[in-house]
Amino acid sequence: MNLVSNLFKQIRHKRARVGIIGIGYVGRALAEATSSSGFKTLGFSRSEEKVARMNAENSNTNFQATVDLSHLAKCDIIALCVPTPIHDDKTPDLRPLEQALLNTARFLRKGQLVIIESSIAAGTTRKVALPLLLQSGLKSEDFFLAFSPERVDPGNKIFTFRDIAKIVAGINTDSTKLAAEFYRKVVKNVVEVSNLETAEMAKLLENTFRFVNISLINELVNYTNALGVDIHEVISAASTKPFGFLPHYPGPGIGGHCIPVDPYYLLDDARKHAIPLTLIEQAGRINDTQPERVVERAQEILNLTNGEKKTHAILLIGISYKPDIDDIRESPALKIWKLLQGKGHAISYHDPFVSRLNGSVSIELSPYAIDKHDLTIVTTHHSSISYQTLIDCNKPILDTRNVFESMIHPNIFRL
Ligand code: SAJ
Repeated sequence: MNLVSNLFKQIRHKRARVGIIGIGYVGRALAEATSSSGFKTLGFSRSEEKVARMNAENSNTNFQATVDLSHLAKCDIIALCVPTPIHDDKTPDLRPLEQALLNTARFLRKGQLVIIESSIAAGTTRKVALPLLLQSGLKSEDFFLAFSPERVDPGNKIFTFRDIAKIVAGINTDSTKLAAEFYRKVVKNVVEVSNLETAEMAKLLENTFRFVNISLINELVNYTNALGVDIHEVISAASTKPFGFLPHYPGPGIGGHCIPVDPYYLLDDARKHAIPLTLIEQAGRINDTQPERVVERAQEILNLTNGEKKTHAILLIGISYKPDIDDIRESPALKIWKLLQGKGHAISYHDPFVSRLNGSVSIELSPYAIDKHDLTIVTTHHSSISYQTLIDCNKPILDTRNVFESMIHPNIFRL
C-alpha cells in the first residue's frame, strides 16, 4: 500500500497517532481536540515540570505528554504549535520553530505528515521548513508537509475549537488532502486553499486587520475628544449597521502574542519584496504609543487633582493583556507600569488572574486600599471586578477600557 493511501486509512479510522510539538495554549487546545476526537495524541514539551503537571491533571486516556522526542518516530502526524515571536527590533524570531523542525527532522520517517500551525510569513513553510525537514535525509516525496494556521482564541466562550474553521494547504495535493482529512475529524469546517502561501497569508490578514482597526480607533479618540463626542457612543451607533462594519475599541495599547506580533511577520517579508506597507507601519506606531498616552493622561489628572505632590501612589487594575485570562505577554499594563515607575510613582496592582508579578502581589480591591492611592487606572477590564467600589472611594479613576460605559462622574477620567 502506498504512503498516501496508508496514512489516509489511518486517519479515516482514527488510528493515526498524533504528535504535537509545543503544548502551550495552542498545542493544548489542539491536543484536547484530537484526543477527544479519538486520536492517540502525544504532546511534546521541553519542560519536565509541565509534562509531569499535564500528565497528573490529564484524565483523557488518548493523551499523554512527554519530553522524549524520540517518540516522534511513532507518530503518523506531527503538528508544530510553537511560538513565533518577534525580537525587540520587531523582526521575526523563527528560532523556536526552526528548533522544532530540526527536532522533527531527527526522527522523521517515510509516510509522516508534518503540519505547521504557528503564525508565519507567507513562504516560510516552503522556504524554511521544507529545507530543514530535508536534513532528515528523506526526499520531499517521502513525507507530507502542510500548513494550517492556529485560530485558538484564549478565553472565548462562544466559539469552541470545533466551531472555528481550519484553513489547510499542503506542499502538494496529497499533503493538502491528508491534512484536510485529519482536520475534518477534529473541526466542523475545513477550508482547503490553493497553496501554502495563501494559508499563511490568511492568518496574517486576520490579525493585521484587527491590528489596523484597533489603531484606527485609538487615533480617532483624539479627534472625538476634540469634538466633545464620546467615541464609545459613536462606535455603538456605527455598530447598528448590520454589514460592512466590525467594532473595535480604544484601549491602553495592544498585548498578546498574536495581534502585536503577526503584522511584523508580514511587514518583514513585504520589505524583502520591496513593497512598502505604510498603513500597517503607521498602525504599529499608533498602537505602540498608546501606553505613553495613558501615562501622559495620568500625569494630567494627577496635576489637576493632586498637583502639589511630585510623585504619587497609583493603582493599576488588570495586568493581563485582555479580560478574564492570566496571560501577561506584551500586556500594555506592563508598559504603563514601567513608564509610571520611571517617573518616580509608586505602583500597586490588582488582578484576580495574576496573583504576583515584578516582586509585587495583587492587592485586595478594598475601599481602604483604593483610598491609599492618588489615582486608579483601569488597564484591563476583567468582568469579575466590582468597578462601583472605585466610584464609592471618591478618588480619581482613569478608565482606559470604558468599564463605566460613558458614565459622567467628576472622578471618572478617560483617554
Ligand atoms: N484590543 C483593543 N481593542 C479592540 C480589540 C482588542 O485594544 O477592539 C486589544 C486587547 O485589549 C489586547 C489586544 O488588543 O490587548 C489583543 O486583543 P484580542 O482580542 O485580539 O486578543 P488575542 O490576542 O487573543 O487575539 C485572538 C486572535 N486569535 C488568533 O490569533 C487565533 C485574533 O485573531 C482574534 O480576532 C481575537 O483573539 C478575538 O477576536 O478574540
